[in-house]
Amino acid sequence: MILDCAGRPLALSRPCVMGILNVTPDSFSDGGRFDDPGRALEHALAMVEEGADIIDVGGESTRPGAPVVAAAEELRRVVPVIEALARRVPVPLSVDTSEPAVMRAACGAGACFINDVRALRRPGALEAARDCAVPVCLMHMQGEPQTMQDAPTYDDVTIGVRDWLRERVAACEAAGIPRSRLLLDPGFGFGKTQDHNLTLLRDLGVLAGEGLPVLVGLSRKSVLGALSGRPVGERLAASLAAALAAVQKGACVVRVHDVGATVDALRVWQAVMSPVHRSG
Ligand code: 8Y4
Repeated sequence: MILDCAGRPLALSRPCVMGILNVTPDSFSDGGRFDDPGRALEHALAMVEEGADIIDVGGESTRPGAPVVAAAEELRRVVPVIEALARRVPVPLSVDTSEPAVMRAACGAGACFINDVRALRRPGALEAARDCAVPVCLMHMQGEPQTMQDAPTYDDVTIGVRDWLRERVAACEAAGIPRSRLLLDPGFGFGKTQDHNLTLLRDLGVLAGEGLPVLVGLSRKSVLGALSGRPVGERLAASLAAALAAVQKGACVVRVHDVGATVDALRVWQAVMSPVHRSG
């Protein structure tokens, strides 16, 4: 299956790697120049060199307890970076946003994929995504980032997440967004306990069974910190194991910080698993 990102193809017949490009102030240790388009371009090109299939540009931190970012500030951070990247980065650009104005401006500036952790629930987001006519990743979240980890509860987490995403797919279709443009994401860490996260990963096949491509984000997340006992900067091995497990369970796209290492791991996995040997 090939996803059409505004004319750019994203081949989902093999596992794809989405490189994370954060333009939030908390994502650089020195605290400054986080939204410098030159620095962002350098990071994006390095990830492409390492084999990234798509770059995800985000200006809102969704860490538990992170401050809410105003749409104007998000626009100011994200749009100049997308503009700078669109001319020089040879892979599709994704915009990580829930804000309809940011979706429209980013797609106008060259983004051709929308990654929305709120699954187009903000007022005007369905219409913005429909008008942008690009693929959209619908992610499950219980609650809001500020409070989502307080006491997440589910009757059956796998069925709960699946049914919630089914409802969002129906809302998209009712708004004129065809299914062929949609991806599903269980939203690891977004209103989930350790147990919920592991159950969702174990049962990822249930989500893949919906017939839409599945995208997952597990890279460096606290679910892996809990399993490995390691701080966020030392979770590469855990992240690679998680990416391979997710792909084995049916994920098509993995959203990661460490592109080169993930591409290597996936190449080995693919060579072992694919019935016909492909070198590309
Ligand atoms: C360390 C590493 C600590 C990562 C926190 C984090 C997802 C996503 C995020 C995801 C999709 C994050 C924007 C959270 N996670 N988009 N975005 N799926 N589609 N936290 O799982 O990476 S941000």
